[in-house]
Amino acid sequence: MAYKRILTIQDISCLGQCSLTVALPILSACGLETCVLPSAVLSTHTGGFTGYTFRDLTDDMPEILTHWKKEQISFDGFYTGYLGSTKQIDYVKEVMNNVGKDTSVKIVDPAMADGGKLYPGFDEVFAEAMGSLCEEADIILPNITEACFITKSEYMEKYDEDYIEMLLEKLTEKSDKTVILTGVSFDDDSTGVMVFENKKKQYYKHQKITKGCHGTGDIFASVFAGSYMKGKDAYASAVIAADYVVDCIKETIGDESHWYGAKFEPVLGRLIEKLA
Ligand code: PXL
Repeated sequence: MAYKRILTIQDISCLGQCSLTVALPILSACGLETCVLPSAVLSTHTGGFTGYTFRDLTDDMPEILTHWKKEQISFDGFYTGYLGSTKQIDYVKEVMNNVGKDTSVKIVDPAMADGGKLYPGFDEVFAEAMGSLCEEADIILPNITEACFITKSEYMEKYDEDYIEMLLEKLTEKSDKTVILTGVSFDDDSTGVMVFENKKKQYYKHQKITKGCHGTGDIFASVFAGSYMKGKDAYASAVIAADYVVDCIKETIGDESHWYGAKFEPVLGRLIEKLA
């Protein structure tokens, strides 16, 4: 298997077990050369902390790209997560179009919303820009809330397969792409991932442990990206990622003091074994 180089573009939340502090160790553990383009530095993530700092790194992006182009650097894959502004989304498109190869895979996690709401600091304009980044991707990994913002659909807490089908069709209306829709739950005890590829749906149902744990979307996307870049197909990668998230949540539940993230480190060994 060729040694592959992936570029992940998202923020550094110094504390909070999300974005780059999750993506970097997980992608490295998957056996990929992992390069980073930090979009911003925050003291913590924005989900539950107050008074966090936010240093926007947008202006560094074009300079970094210019240097990489001069050095003729290229990446086998791109994986984007939380981005700080619409201007940043434009730069991300430029990066993908300038330091990729014909075969480079573009994986976009439109990390911007959950539970029917956008994360703090985001608005409809940002959601629309994120939707346009999704149009340039080969694979997108939205949750249901993000899928609704991207497609301008009504968010529903309870739904059936027709509703999910409608979201998948709308997400692939303008450009053909693989959709990994997360948090798809048809009953109270289980949740799952719907993989939509070449108009074919495959559902992976798994245990629902709690209502949710912060940062699990980033863990899922990082494992998915790592596994896919290592040569597993989209469905197999989604299964590995979903099982890993369940392992992480099991490590974390019961520790009230650890409300801000999932303990993914103790189970990294299992992931490495799976992908070895
Ligand atoms: O987990 C997604 C995420 C990433 N980065 C920052 C966040 C969040 C979600 O709240 O606030 C800064």
